Amino acid sequence: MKKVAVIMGSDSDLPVVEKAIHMLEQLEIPFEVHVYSAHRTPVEARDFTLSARERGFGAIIAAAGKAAHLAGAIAANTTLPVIGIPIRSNNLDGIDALLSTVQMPSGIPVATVAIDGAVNAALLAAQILAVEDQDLARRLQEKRERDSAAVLAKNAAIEERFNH
Ligand code: RP5
Repeated sequence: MKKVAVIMGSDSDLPVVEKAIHMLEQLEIPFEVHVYSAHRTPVEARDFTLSARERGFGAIIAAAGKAAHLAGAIAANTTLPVIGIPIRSNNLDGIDALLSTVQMPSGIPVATVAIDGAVNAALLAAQILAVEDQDLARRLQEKRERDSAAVLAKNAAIEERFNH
């Protein structure tokens, strides 16, 4: 099975990124986690990315805050799908990272999830791998069904409380 690479620009991003890691674990997807920065360790970020396909990765998740160039810099060096997570920081509430991640020039796509949208980043990576993996597709479908059942249970409780 292909692996997912989870890259973050700083270990300060980990509280958000952990939600993606937990979702990958739940879905039984193999992964690696690294701290590489587009600005502070550009050589290491590039070297990792250039060899990612041959080392068995099928998708890369890249999380960064502020002037968040990590996902774009990674995407520039691979044709693997790259999913960007813009990380919220204090001054601009994550709008800075969102725009830096999402506004890629034509030719180098980054699939950008919501600010701090780590769970969806993991799910999107899983859906990409599931194109060629029936077992993973089944696990994703089962999760959808569990999530729907949980919402329907909440609906039943609210209806019971308010609708007479
Ligand atoms: C970005 O700068 C990182 O992804 C992080 O979100 C932000 C701040 O990094 P630290 O100063 O906390 O290391 O590159």
